[in-house]
Amino acid sequence: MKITVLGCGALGQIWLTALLRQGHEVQGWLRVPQSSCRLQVQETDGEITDVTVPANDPEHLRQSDLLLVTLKAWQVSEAVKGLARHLPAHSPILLMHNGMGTVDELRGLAQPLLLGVTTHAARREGNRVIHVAAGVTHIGPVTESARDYNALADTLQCALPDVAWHDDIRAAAWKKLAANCVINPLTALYNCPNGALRDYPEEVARLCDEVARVMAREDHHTTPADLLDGVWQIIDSTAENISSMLQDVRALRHTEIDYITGYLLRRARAHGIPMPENSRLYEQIKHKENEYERLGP
Ligand code: KPL
Repeated sequence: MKITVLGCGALGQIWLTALLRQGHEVQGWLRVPQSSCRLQVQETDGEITDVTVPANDPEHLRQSDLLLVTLKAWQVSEAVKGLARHLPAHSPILLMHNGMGTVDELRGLAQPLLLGVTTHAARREGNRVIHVAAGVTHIGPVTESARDYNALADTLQCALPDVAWHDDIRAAAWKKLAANCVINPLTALYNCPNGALRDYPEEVARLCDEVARVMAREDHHTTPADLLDGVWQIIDSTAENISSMLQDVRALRHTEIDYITGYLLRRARAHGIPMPENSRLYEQIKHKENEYERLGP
């Protein structure tokens, strides 16, 4: 397949190397246009891939069978709208990011739209991307025209297992959102790895309780206890991780809070559900982010 990967950060590089290894014709697409993109990835078994792939080639984009988007949530909508004009109308666009809400911003695209949530963990260390832990990627359609694209799951499974297809991806997306609503802002505030949240059990439970209430109203029934259990499992299995939000805060970058807790609060407001704990966390992260964005680089 001919594939364009929009966003060449840690997750984008992992997918680019995996798809390349599988024989696909890949290119990266960077915000600051470059004719090539160097991939330096250390795999989970320690193996290092160091290759250069083409980038920002409009002809490659015009022939792409898939646009895989690995940008941060807040970068997605503008970038995808810009590229979609040049992508064939039948080529699917697969969004893979933390948080929710970008799909609403992309209504009306000609291409079939899919959403992916992944538990692969990666981080940058200098110029190198470390694939910290293998995980599972769940993908599924968010527009009617994407319903028949389940073969994509097989293609991606061959490149970077495990990949699971869901006719209704929203349930998996909400579960991941719940984990991100708890882990990301708390670790960013306490400046700690995910596992250290074991020291804040009451706060974790109160946040989960609020998320479960919104999920029930969104028709994703889960008990607060089940949701809490799932969140603790993620905390334990990623105990050594520095969450993506804490990485952003440490690097003074814009965070994904508006698409994580912000999305939850928007849905809660629509259902008239009060969210004191999540609102407080949201305000604290926005305050932190505004402080360093106001001061500039
Ligand atoms: O997705 C994550 C993130 O850091 O963004 C979790 C699940 C919290 C793992 O670190």
